[in-house]
Amino acid sequence: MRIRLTLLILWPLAASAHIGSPNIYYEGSAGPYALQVIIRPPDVIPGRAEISVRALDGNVQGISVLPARWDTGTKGAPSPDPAQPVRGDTNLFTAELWLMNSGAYNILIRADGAAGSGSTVVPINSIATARRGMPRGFGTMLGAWAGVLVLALVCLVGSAVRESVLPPGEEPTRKRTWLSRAAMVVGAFVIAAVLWGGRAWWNMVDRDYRNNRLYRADDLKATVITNNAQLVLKLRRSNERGSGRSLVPEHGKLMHAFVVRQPALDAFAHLHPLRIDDQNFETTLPSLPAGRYKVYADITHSSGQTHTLVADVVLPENAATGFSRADEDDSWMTESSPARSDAQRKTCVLPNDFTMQQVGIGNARMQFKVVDSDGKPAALEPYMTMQAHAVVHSHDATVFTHLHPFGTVSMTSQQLFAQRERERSNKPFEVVCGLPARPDVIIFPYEFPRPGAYRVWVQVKINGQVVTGFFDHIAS
Ligand SMILES: [Cu+2]
Repeated sequence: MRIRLTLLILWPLAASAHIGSPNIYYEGSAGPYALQVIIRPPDVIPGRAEISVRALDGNVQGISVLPARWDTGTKGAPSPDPAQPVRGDTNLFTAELWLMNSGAYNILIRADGAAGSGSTVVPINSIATARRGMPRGFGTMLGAWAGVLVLALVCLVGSAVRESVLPPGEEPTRKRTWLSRAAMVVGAFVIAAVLWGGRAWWNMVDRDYRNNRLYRADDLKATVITNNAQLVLKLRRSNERGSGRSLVPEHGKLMHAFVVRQPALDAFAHLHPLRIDDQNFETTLPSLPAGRYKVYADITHSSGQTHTLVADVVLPENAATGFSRADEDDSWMTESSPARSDAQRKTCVLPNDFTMQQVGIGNARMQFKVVDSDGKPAALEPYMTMQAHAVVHSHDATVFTHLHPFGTVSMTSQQLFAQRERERSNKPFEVVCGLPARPDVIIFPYEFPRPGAYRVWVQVKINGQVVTGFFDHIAS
């Protein structure tokens, strides 16, 4: 009797609020200290999140970390874990935390040092994104051992019936021998039935994990219609997997949709579809070249959990005679200049003689500069309350991330948590998002998740107009 063991692969699925880029990057102040936080969440739940905290101004003596669920907060949480200083680096601390449930979590980070103590909160999605398999060799070995055990058990039944009541030295009768063979057959059937039942039970557990506990974003369907000589993008999300929680705005919008032409990534729009109801959203489309596009829609649930929904859509030749901007913060660009041959594109010419430059990628940061024709830093106005917005998209469309100078987290979910903490404890609880912006450089805390070719769009506002620079980067 052979045992079939279920296979074997690590199965990475569509990841969290960002696609293919599960790590969380955050820079912000904890009281008097500037911290850079990187969280590597587990891919199965319960699982351990790895947290590393770097003190950017180097006068922190101790860091402690604490996971808090969105609904229970620090009330249901254990006591904070001290993070360990990393040997050879006086400003770096690491810790591991167990995430026990799926859903929105917040990691409270407390820094202590000569200037007193301060704390901050980094929201994360606690989601299972992988299905762990058994290595093939290990499965084969266990299967072989199980086969031996089953065989031994059948023989044991046979010998028990044949010889257990036999006085020493006597031969079993013919009848007893036949009886024992019959018992072995019956025994084999019983064992087979038990194994079959076990297999059915295991498949049930596995099915439940895949259907109910493994994270999958809601499906999104995108269609384009023509209405009053304008192209309208209609988005419909199924929320049968969603918890039915209501949506909360992120920088004042319930949905941020990024429309990116595939596979050249040469047309890009950042739109804010209007909510019709919880399932349906729509927006007018600016003039984009015809072709195949991906739509990435970022939404935030009231729990603080963020989601990126993805849809494919084909845009027709734009016969629209006019375009009235549906939302004043909508912006888009098409790449009109011919693609340059160098793979690493580091400067981008913007309207009105401004230039955007990529001035450094490394140390978990991407840095950019916007200068005018004299090389002086441009005066950047807040675009949706932010100094800048960035979108990272891999050329093979397996990675999509939308981030800001404070990092890849949702500011809304951070502030919601702080607000709930105030209500729960009746004590002041303030979290300052990010670090004070520097006028000369735009810093995004981020690392490319794997080697490959990426395009990065950076959006800023100058003289009341949103401008978008784009860069190509080969990560190794
Ligand atoms: Cu943004």
